[in-house]
Amino acid sequence: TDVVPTEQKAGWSSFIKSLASMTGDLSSMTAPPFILSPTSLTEFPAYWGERPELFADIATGKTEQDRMEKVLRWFICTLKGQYTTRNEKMGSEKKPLNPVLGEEFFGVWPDVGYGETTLTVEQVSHHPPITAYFIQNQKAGVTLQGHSGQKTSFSGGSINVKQNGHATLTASLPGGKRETYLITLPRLQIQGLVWGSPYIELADSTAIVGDTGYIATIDYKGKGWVSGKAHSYKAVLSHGSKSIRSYEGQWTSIGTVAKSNEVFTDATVPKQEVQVKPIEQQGEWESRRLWAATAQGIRSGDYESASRDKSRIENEQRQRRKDEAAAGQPWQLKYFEHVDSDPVYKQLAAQVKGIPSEEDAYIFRGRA
Ligand code: 0T9
Repeated sequence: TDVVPTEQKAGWSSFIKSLASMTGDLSSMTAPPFILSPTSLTEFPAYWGERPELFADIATGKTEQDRMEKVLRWFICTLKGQYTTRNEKMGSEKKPLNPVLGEEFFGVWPDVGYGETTLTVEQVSHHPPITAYFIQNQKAGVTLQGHSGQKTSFSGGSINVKQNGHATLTASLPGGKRETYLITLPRLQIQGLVWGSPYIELADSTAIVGDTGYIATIDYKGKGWVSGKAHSYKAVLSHGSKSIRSYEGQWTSIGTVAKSNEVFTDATVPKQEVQVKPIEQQGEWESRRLWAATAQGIRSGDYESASRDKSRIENEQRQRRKDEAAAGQPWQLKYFEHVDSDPVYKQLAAQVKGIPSEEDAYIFRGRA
């Protein structure tokens, strides 16, 4: 049923119409107030860390196969957070704040027995939006590095989002050995737009490729597949040409080892939200401080002040870019270094059908 506020109905239907003629980057489109979220996209990489116990557990696997299964389990268990949190918190998917170049987001999951997990996020491009992130549990010996961009198109009433970017995970093992895994990202469809209550369904397939030779391919389907249930997945674990086991279920609830009742993924376990410094202690580029007034306006329904503050930020950015151009000094990334070809991607992507053989990446340089 239609949830668009009466006074925004006209605005919503013209927004939907304009989507049809828009391709590429939706982030800078002006959307009706009811669909705006007070959260910037720089916060989204935190979803990867919200099951810190599963992340830390990866390097404890006794065998290469164990560890691949642990990577797969952690990955699938983060999907619910990544793709349904806005619906759970705000009733529907919402349009996130479009980060500015250089925007930062730092967070931590405190040590509750398996080591502390830290998060560093930097907005490395404004147009198109690209967010780079690094997550680390030093004690457990697990890191995740990645970047995220999107290419959007509109068809059949829904928004199609191809995610650009990939992530690489490393696990340090006793004895100084290290394993690396390449993680590709799912295509998503934003459905339910006409009613004003968008939600995400995942589509197609992604892969996790280990430098151990183990590969997991994950297929995603919505309603009307095997089980006929929304948010379904099926994953196949293989090594070389040998397929080993498969798993199936819903990434929003339970997945089992195929043809058994053995639970493989349980996404109903409460997630642990990242902890962030109070705004007063944040730096001026940190997301929640930067957007504080805009977010406050959106939360309180004072859209005029939200939009005023958003324009202020955008104007400041335009001026900054002009000044930089005039001085011949382009903006410098702080925590990441851009490389045209990610060596890890190049090494491992060859084993996945239908993806480019090379991709760029943002390599974490450390945080003083
Ligand atoms: C990486 C995630 C990503 C970011 C978001 C498509 C989207 C921006 C990118 C892919 C995270 O790991 C996972 C989850 C949600 C994705 C967002 C959902 C969304 O709608 C936005 C786009 C840009 C819009 O805001 C479209 C317009 C809006 C009115 C629809 C609700």
